Amino acid sequence: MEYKCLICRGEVKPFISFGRMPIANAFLSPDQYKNEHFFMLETGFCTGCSMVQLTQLVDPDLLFHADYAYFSSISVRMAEHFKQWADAARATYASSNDNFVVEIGSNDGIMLQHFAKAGVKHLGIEPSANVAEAARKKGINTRVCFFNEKTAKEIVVEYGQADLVTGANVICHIPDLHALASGLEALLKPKGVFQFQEPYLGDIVTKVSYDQIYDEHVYYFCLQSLQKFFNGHGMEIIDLEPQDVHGGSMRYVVARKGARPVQPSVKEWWAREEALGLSKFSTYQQLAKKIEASRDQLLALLKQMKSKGLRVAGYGATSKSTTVTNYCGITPDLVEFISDTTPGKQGKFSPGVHIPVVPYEKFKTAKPDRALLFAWNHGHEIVANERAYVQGGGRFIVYVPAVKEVEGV
Ligand code: DWN
Ligand code: SAH
Ligand code: ZN
Repeated sequence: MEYKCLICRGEVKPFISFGRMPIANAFLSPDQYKNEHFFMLETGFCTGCSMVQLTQLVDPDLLFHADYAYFSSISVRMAEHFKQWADAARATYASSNDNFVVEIGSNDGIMLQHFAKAGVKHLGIEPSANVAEAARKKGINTRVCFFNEKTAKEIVVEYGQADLVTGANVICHIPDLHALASGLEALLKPKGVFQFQEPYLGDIVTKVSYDQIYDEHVYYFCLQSLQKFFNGHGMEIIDLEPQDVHGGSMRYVVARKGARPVQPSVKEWWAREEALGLSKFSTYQQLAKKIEASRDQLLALLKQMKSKGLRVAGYGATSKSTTVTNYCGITPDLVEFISDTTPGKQGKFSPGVHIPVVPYEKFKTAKPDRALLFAWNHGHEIVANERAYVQGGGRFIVYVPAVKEVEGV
């Protein structure tokens, strides 16, 4: 099977296949098992523009809807992270209340609430109606739709052009990036900036964090592939800065070509990506081998736990855990339940392998011997909250960057 790049139509060479996968965030009840949607999860590298991407996509309407499972504000640390970002962005790019700020994928308003509270003219674009409703309840102006060229032009007619457009963990979710760029070209003022933050491909490669790969994440971004893309639309990345969230992210600042000075960070990160080989297919062939080894080690460890009679529970019913459980073959006989604080996930079963998702209180009372840390990206927050669990003899199992049993992260 030959795959064409979603961006440049060049050849996409697959490097890892995870096999048949369910929708990562589709937690379900037993009566829904018979209609569960599956697709082939496979990642490839474009030999034309070096963009790493999925070879097969799930219709965005099946992923983002009125019953979307992920509420951003569930993590205290992420709430603090977005407050800091909003404060800094406001000071740099939108210091006047007449400035107009748009956020793509604003979810429950975790970031935009800070602009709303400060009285800045703002708009959130969020296709998942339930999380958008949570934002509206906080007084955040939110439109329920997908961001694309058409909706961007509608926003310009209604509100005028924007000084600042932001996005977090959403740009890699948009299959038609050309429609995104055309939308930005229409929406941004001549000196306006687009600031966005996504899981960083360099971290995925170095940490072997293959669980970032699932249906919602269509692209795996780095500076080199993104710079080529934005250049094709009369824009350029003028600055970038790594962020210690979601397992390693990168924040990029994009402006119209020549509109703003390009910071030294661009040259520095370009050189780092050269050294890491992010534009070389062989890098991903090596990554695929490490992913397979990680899968084998995790499954072996869980089987060993079972043979010793130790009880294992999952910590955090993340989207990422759907890739791990289905790819490694982690079924309810190996992981009894997954504890999660999101009310909408509780009482349901995990996609594909159907492990029960239970409220956090069950984790407290059941006292499993091991907690498989599916929410490893929130590890510091979780371990700080679970001192009593570790003091009582409990241990965490982690698999990023390596499979091991630990007391803390
Ligand atoms: O890109 C995306 C990111 C931003 O969020 C989306 N495509 C979907 C989602 O990915 P995820 O589900 O992997 O995100 P998290 O933030 O790793 O999910 C954490 C999960 O763990 C939530 O369901 C909440 C839960 N949790 C918990 O039970 N106890 C989280 C914390 C911090 C806790 O202490
Ligand atoms: N920005 C938040 C939410 C990330 S989850 C955070 O970082 O925590 C991804 C969000 O993007 C979901 O709420 C989803 O509904 C939204 N989304 C997906 N495709 C989109 C698109 N084309 N335009 C705007 N939002 C989109
Ligand atoms: Zn390409």
